[in-house]
Amino acid sequence: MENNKLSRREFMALSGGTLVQIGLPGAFVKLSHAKNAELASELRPDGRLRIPPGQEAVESIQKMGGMSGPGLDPEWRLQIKGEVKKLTTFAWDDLMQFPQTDLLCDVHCVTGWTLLDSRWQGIRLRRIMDAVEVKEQAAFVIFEAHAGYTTSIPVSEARKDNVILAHTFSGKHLHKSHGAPLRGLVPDLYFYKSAKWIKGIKFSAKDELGYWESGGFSNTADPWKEDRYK
Ligand SMILES: Nc1nc2c(c(=O)[nH]1)N[C@H]1C(S)=C(S)[C@@H](COP(=O)(O)O)O[C@H]1N2
Ligand SMILES: [Mo]
Repeated sequence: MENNKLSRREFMALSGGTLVQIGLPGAFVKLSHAKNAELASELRPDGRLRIPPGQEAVESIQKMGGMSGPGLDPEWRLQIKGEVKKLTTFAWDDLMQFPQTDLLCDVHCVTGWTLLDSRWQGIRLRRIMDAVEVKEQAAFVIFEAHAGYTTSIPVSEARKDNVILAHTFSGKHLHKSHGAPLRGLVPDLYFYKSAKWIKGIKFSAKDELGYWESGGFSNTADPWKEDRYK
């Protein structure tokens, strides 16, 4: 394996053996070499490579595991915490009142697979931020998921058009294994920044290292800089 990719040994060392949670590199169906080669010369509208360095396109989304939440449960709530003027707890129906956004995007897993043209629907995080009136001093958004999984992104990333709280994938409600009822979706950072089964979103002046980030993965997680490890 190339040394800029996650080697299995390195991963085991970082994760203490919870390999199943981030997926086994190579256990998925890649697009043909010819297709990957063709895609390698494509650029996105923003000028960046369609396939970031060290990544390979795959045919479909991979189930990467993690400690699953309850799925579509009537008791489910999304709790907004921290530096906001309106501390709010959203029930499912409250979230459905927000305008719904369709998003076609590529996602990039740190283990090396890239899924192109994935189709999602959800609520722009920025709309929620506006609704709860995020305070000036908030610099980070911390996603809190089932079983203590957390991950964070800067507020500047969170305000982008392509950052959503997703409930639908490929026209169907998210499968439980992919984060139902709701997951973060931050397509331009490695996929571990897209927390499945979210229950809370905290706005904070200070960053807090997330689950993978405190295990040695990059906190900035920029796929075009191959920013995989810290
Ligand atoms: N709650 C939670 N979210 C998570 C994870 C996890 O283990 N738990 N794994 C992350 C990682 S490493 C990846 S690659 C993606 C995988 O999402 P998928 O299973 O829908 O492909 O979810 C991310 N979000
Ligand atoms: Mo991942």
